[in-house]
Amino acid sequence: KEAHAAEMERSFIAIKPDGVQRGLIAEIISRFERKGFKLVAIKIVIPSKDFAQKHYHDLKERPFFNGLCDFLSSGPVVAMVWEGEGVIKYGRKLIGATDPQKSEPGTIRGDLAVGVGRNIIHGSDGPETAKDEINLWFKPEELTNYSSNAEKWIY
Ligand code: 3AN
Repeated sequence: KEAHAAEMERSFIAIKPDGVQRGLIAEIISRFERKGFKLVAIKIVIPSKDFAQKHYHDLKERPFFNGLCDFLSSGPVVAMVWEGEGVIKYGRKLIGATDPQKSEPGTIRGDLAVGVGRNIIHGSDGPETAKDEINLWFKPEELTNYSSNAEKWIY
């Protein structure tokens, strides 16, 4: 089956400041890469608190909202867009449950995190949030379109 990059699903994935500080960037990227997903955008940024509030606007009524936004803006974040069939849903699977105490071993949070407030990675939870988050974090010209030779062995 031929893969058409233009039709491929995309998800916004971010390594949060704890993941960066703990030296887990390569480990996390490697799990998405080995699965067969394609990295189409990446940058490292320290988000402002205002920006963090925009990113987490859905959670603004939650008691942990303020602390969560302080945390996200406390240091460098690796912002990425990953592409591939089912990347939104399967990306969440690779990441594991929100609370690392409940994430299965074999998932990123299950293997690498312990506390819910320090769960090292964010991944879009649906097609609409994926679009919104990609648009929030990236300019259109920062998103690449390319085909890789591996694709015919993946799809
Ligand atoms: P997920 O990141 O798995 O999509 P959400 O969207 O429910 O989970 O929560 C967003 C972030 O809010 C989580 N990644 C986590 O860092 C933080 N969070 C969620 N629940 C709590 C909590 N009970 N206490 C502190 N932080 C929380």
